[in-house]
Amino acid sequence: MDILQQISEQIDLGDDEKVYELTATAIEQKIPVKRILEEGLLDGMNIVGKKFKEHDIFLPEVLMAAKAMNAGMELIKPLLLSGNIPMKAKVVLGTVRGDLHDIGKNLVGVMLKGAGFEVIDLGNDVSPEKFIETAKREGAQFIGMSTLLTTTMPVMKEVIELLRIENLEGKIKTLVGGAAVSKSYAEEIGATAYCYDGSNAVEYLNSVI
Ligand code: B12
Repeated sequence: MDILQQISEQIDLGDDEKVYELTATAIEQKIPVKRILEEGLLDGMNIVGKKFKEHDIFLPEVLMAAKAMNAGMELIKPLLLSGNIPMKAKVVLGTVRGDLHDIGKNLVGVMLKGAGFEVIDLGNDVSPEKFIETAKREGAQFIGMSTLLTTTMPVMKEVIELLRIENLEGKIKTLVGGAAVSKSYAEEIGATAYCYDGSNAVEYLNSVI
């Protein structure tokens, strides 16, 4: 079995030590980091996502898979970030209040940093007030919000409404993403942009700054 398939399989099995070892070997073998990420780590998480949806596995297995994914991410993060690119713009990033999913948000953060953006990562379960206070204090041009739960999608709308109330609409642009969100939802709530993944977010930000 090819090493990237093995990484994917070990994510599915939730073995963080094996994922770490295999990712290290793949790096040593000079497999491009984008392939390790997409065909190994993300492929594994996709399989886990499907199994969870079909009730073939339950939360403990998903947590173990998430831990295994993070073990691999620790190794590839510095490679995605390498290269001394001057900072292009500031982005305040976080997963919205009530949502603890942070793997995708972290990945977007890594991709943005790697592309030369300054990222202020507020973590998960972030209140609308915290997004806005931080963006104002830091002079950020963008707020990036993530959510994977349909129940927490309205929090994104709260952030956009608060920006309007504070007359900051347009001055601080909003970027939304995460499995629960779609382009049409982003339009409905008045977000500046929807991006389906980190590379797409980089492309979008590069096109507007
Ligand atoms: C891992 C996982 C968990 C882990 C999270 C661990 C962690 N540290 O993040 C744990 C076990 C904790 C968990 C808990 C729960 N989960 Co969960 N989880 C998942 C799972 C299997 C994978 C998510 C993931 O990490 N994917 C991999 C990453 C890389 O993808 P991503 O997050 O989508 O991010 C990409 C893009 O969306 C985008 N993106 C993401 N954020 C942003 C932000 C910006 C600004 C931009 C531009 C782009 C962007 O770029 C990323 C990179 O490509 C999904 C299934 C799925 N198919 O998504 C369910 C899923 C999201 N979970 C679900 C549920 C229901 C729950 C729980 C409510 C379960 C429960 N009964 O307790 C709890 C909620 C806890 C809470 N309050 O948040 C549901 C949500 C259903 C819904 N429609 O609301 C899903 C869809 C599973 C399902 N099909 O039922 N979960």
